[in-house]
Amino acid sequence: MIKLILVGGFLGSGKTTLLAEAAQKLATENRSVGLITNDQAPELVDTRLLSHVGKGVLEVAGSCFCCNFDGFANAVQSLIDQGAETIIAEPVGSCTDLSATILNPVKKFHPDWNLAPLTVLVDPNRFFEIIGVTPSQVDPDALYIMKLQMDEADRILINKSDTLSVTERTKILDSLKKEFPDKSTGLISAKTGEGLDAWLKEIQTAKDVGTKIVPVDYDRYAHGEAVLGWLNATASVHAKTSQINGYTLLKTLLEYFQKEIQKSRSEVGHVKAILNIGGKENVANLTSLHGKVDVRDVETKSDKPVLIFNARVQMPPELLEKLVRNLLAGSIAQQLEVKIETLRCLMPGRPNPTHRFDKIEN
Ligand SMILES: Nc1nc2c(ncn2[C@@H]2O[C@H](COP(=O)(O)OP(=O)(O)O)[C@@H](O)[C@H]2O)c(=O)[nH]1
Ligand SMILES: [Mg+2]
Repeated sequence: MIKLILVGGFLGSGKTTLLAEAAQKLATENRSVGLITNDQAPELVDTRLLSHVGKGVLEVAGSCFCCNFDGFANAVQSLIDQGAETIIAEPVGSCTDLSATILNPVKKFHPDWNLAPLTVLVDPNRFFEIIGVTPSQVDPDALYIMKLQMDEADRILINKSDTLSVTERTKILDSLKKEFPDKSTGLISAKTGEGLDAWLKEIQTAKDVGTKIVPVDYDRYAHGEAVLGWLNATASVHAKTSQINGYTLLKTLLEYFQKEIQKSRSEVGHVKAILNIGGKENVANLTSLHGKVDVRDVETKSDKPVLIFNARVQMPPELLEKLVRNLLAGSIAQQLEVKIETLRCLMPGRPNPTHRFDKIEN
């Protein structure tokens, strides 16, 4: 029977990294894995990153899974038809109410899909802001979404455990127990694999799936999403010098963008970019206003130079678009000719789920 695993959690919490690691792990056990990404608009860095994994990746774009249940269900069915035995899906990071709108409807309409418990990842740097212990620059309604994600989860995992000291681990685990006494909680590192095997093993047989449906104030939820400007762009690029170094260029680009966001006194949701140049491909991530830009090499079969830029930033979309257009026309232009092919910038619309169950299905 198919096992369908949903990994939720806010922007930048590590969902895509976990999907990739989990898929690779399952592949070593000869399981055939399919992945599903989800976004408000197409042209996703995540989809490209995951494209070489297992049976490949399908993208449900244009709205969250909840508001396009049939799109989600069709993607699952297509992967099953292609032979996937396990499917791991990553909902849009700003999406919540998944137990009521996805898990319980799946239990009713697709009882043969064999759902795993809803796992929600949390970035340790955001955790104490979400539970109200430390002050935050994040909009209170966006924090409300993050808290709802944890409230409705069957499993809460604080990701990026590799970044925590022993004292920090103890402090977070104690707070988790206090704040969510009835839940299964723990630490994981999608990067180093700490806790990955135990989590995968446990959710394969667990039966507590979609066990929590929480009341959701859709006005606050809609506002929490609407404070984020959402931009996806794809550009063709051409090196102006033979000495070009994609890694350094991407790092410089995102660091410069981070400074611009700091100047505008906004907050970062997640900024993610892929650059393919000189036969190499790199991905860069920025998940907080003052955090480090994380850049790494990625495997690629493509030698077509391209830049894909995804930004979710707490600012009006018009301002975000202006910043990104200036960025791409700015200092990197000395080394790289950038021609924007597609650019979509939007404010997420009000969530309007296809189904919303208010009772738990057996
Ligand atoms: N140190 C560390 N970084 C991580 C871990 N998981 C994800 N990241 C980083 O967090 C950033 C966001 O990760 P991503 O998987 O794209 O998050 P998503 O938005 O939830 O899909 C990237 O820079 C990742 O490399 C982890 O376990 N440890
Ligand atoms: Mg992702």
